[in-house]
Amino acid sequence: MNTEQAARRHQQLSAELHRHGRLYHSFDRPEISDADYDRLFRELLELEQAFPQLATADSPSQRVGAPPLEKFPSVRHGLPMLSLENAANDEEIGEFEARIQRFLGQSDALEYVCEPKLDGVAVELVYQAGRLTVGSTRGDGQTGEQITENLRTIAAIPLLLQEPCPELLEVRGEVYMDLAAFQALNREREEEGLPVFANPRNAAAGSLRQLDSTITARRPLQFFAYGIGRISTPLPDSHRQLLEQLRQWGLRVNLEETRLAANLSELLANFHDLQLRRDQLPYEIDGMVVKVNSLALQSELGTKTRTPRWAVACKFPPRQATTRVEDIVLQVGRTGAITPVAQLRPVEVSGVTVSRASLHNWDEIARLDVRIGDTVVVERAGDVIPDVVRVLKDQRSGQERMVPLPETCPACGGPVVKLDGEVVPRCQELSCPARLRESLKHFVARRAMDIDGLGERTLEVLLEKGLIRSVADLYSLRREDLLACPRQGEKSVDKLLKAIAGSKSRPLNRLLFALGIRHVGEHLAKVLADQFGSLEALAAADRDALLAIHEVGPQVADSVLDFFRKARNRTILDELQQSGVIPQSAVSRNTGPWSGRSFVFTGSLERLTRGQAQELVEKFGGRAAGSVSKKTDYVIAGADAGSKLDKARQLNLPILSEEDFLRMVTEQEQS
Ligand code: 5U1
Repeated sequence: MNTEQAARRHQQLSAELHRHGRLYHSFDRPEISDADYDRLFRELLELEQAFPQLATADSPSQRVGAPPLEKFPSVRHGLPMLSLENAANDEEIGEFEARIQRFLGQSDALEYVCEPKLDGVAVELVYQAGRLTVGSTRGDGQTGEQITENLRTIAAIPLLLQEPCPELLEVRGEVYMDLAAFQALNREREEEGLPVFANPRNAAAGSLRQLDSTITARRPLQFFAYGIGRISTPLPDSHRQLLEQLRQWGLRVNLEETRLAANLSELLANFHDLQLRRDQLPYEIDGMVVKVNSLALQSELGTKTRTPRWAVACKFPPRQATTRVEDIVLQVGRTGAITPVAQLRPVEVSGVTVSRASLHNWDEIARLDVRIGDTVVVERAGDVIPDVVRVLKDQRSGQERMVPLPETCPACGGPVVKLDGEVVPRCQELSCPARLRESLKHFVARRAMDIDGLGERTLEVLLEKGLIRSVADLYSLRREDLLACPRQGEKSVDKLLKAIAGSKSRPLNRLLFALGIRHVGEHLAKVLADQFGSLEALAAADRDALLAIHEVGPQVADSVLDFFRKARNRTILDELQQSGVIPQSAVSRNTGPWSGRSFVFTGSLERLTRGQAQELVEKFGGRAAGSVSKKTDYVIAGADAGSKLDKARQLNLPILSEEDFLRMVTEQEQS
């Protein structure tokens, strides 16, 4: 390929990847499967490796981060980034409306837009001629820190806007972390012995303030746009229309949770409703932002020094309660990390009874100065397991007991080491029963080998009886071993044995994740599986081969090498193979029974997630596509299927129910 051809192909690929990125992140309407996206992305990377001049700042490949900075430069906002006045209850919200009406000299009802108030970090994105040129934090409102490279790594932030777009557009919005991603990140950090983030807001802020943007790139950050600064084209009439316009340009906007209110009573109803639904949202919110919908009225109302007169933050009360720490127990994780957990006298925190609070590590214990017997304030941040936010020291009796750093493992009595730079001590004993139990729980988990029916209690009994000494032993369990476990009858044992057998052909990425190699989470497991295709190839890879992979840094490379060097791990891998654990790899695409067939899923499926459905298709060599075309072989329609189903009917394609599809899977599994 010559330079000109490469540039042309690069342009095509970039445009495709930008478009599919927008469809996925901003419109929640993907047209191609993750695997197809990955293929396009890999082709782009290969092209850029051969022609490095093509890797320009707005290439989709540039989301991986840039070389580290010394410090962030500052940047002045074109227009000040305002903050919001707060209203704590219905009365204060009523006062907000009364103030507006007084200012406007009218008593007519006003229309409002109500948006969830995300607990994240406010940022500004400057687009010039449709290109993201500068991104910054709010800072003091006038001047922020320029964090362009970090913001570029967030997939939900478009690098290019959808045309036609203004010559200049300054977008304001919130960078945040979904609760599930935040909890997974903290779990990982806890295992790594790194300090955990106190809440999703701190996690988002900490991730954005990295001088090395490759670190930001690995953090699961999200973004919603909610307003603008300067813009070079005329404005629509209302804020709601502006939000819709931002979405048209490809920005991610939380329109699904945005409500209009025709008057104050509707506004209050929205506020109470959002508060009730707060725990069901996938992200943490601390209130509802209310804005006058008419942009003409917003402009008439104007701003005070730092806050607009036309908007207010209606804040929710914190989800806190006071209780007693009855004990502090030590948990041992699969990597040996020992973490302290407070056992609480059960207390209700906004509708949920809590009896445990995570203390994370001894730095946190020292910071809070928390002791057994203390009265503490606990707070729930969208999670059932709350955090201790402070100790009520004036309630101490003098009987409270401190919890020292352990010198030996609380589970096996083995040696414990606390390495420099780590905040948790670690049990060094590879055969520690607690580590083994946690490794097994991880191995069988849904996102790993997905062995349904092997609950904690059963695992515990199998461990106690010495029937399992490593994950490989799961595959030599006999019927009678399982029948002897409590609450296991003929039927459940049959099901469990089937689940164990079924897990033998999980895709390679799942097996890699299940093995619990340090620093190899779900995403990196997929990267490694895609790159190497087999366990043998990965085990044989040297440091250079690993480091040559985009997204693999020295820490991951060393951890993978270390894993395969350990004799115990090699034995386990051999045993797994002898038991028939042969992961599915990309090879099956050319050889599987569904090779060459394409499947499209539409509507909501009841029994499978989209990811599971796609995995099943790929397991037998098929392809899960995002859109229906003449080339589609099967359309699987769930409830409320829309335009894809219509198109499938027009094209006379075979349309299956989820049940039909599962039947096809079973037939393949049994053939
Ligand atoms: N959803 C949303 N959050 N938020 C925060 N909208 C919104 N608007 C803000 C802020 C600080 O400020 C403008 C009203 C100026």
